[in-house]
This record gives sequence, C-alpha cells and structure tokens, in this order.
Amino acid sequence: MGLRDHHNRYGRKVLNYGDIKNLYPTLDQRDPEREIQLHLTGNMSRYMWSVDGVKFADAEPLRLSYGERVRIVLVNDTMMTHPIHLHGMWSELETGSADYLPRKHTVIVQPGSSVSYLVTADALGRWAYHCHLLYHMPGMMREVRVEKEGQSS
Ligand SMILES: [Cu+2]
Repeated sequence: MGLRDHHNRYGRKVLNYGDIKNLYPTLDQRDPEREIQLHLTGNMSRYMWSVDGVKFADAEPLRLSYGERVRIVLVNDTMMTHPIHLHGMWSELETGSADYLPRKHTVIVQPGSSVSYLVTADALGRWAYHCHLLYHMPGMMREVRVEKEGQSS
C-alpha cells in the first residue's frame, strides 16, 4: 500500500513486515510444492467470523503432508485486522529476501490486504490454526493435520 519506502509527514518511517529480516539464513530453502489460498471472511454487523465463508464447526481439516513445503496466502476480505496463529510450525513471511525469511508464530493480516508465508510441515499431528482475537476464534479457526503420506485419519 505504498508504505514500504514511505516516510510520514513527521519524517518518521512507517514500519511494516517488509522491514523485518531474519538474522539467520532460511533453513528450508526448497520452493513450495503447492499453494493454499484462504480468505479471512466475516460479517461485521452480526459479528460472525469464518475462513472461506465456513465456520470451524462446519469445516474440514486442512491436510498437510509431513515434510512438505507449502505456501499459504491469506486474503483478508474483512474490515478488521486478524492475527493468525498456526500452532506447531513456523510461518515464514515472504517479505524481502527469500534467503532470510522472518519466522513468526502469529501473522498479522491487515484489512483488505493479503500476506503470504511458507510453512514446512515438520510436526506430525493435529494443530490449531486460528485468529487470535478471542471473539473471532470460534469461527475463524481450522484444524491443520500433518500426516505421513497414505496415512490419513
Ligand atoms: Cu480475527
């Protein structure tokens, strides 16, 4: 949104995710094998929240193969900011240099914007993946299942 090299009228720089860089090289240098795009959705007036228009109770788990490298693209279709937390694995923000991706637990997605990050599915099991705002959590939540190939449950 034009903030990357922008200074405000007081001469101060507006910091954003483009300014973060890992001190250490990206551990998993592989390109992602696939991309998962998810829309953060909701209804402000009824205060209902969802992913791709589906609330957690009605949603299928998101399945990742153990060891795979995947790109997640979150598109925020709402007018609120959502801090999205994937448990169990790092979210490596695709900002700046691919060789120094910053690793985060929770990724903030601004209203009307999108963010992409890479995940290495290196933790077997069932993980929560959700917005960290308490009142958004019941709807804006997915189970992520990391499974070995041919071993779905
Ligand atoms: Cu939220």
